[in-house]
Amino acid sequence: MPDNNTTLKPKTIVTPKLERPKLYKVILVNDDYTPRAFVTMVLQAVFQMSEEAGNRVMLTAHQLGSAVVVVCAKDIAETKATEAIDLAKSADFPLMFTTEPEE
Ligand code: TYC
Repeated sequence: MPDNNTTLKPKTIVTPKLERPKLYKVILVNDDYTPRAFVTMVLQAVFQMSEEAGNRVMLTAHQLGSAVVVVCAKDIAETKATEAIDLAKSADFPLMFTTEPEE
């Protein structure tokens, strides 16, 4: 005979909290030596920016000391930053890009 007095406890539904992977900023750093046109060209070549967008980001770094170029996954941010630095190195300019996690 079924036991009607059994208390049924609601099953706890466990929803695993998946952490969203952190996004990283690629930051363009100003210097006194790299020509403005070269900085804009690197931004166009490596980050697929239009000339206008590249120029705007270059001017922001020129005036404020640094500028965020793009926010993306860590590996992409690091690859792009390295690619951009290597382009500058091959032209003997000290142009620098850094990456850092987004807040
Ligand atoms: N400050 C450089 C100049 O006057 C141009 C420049 C802009 C260099 C932005 C780096 O991230 C940079 N020639």
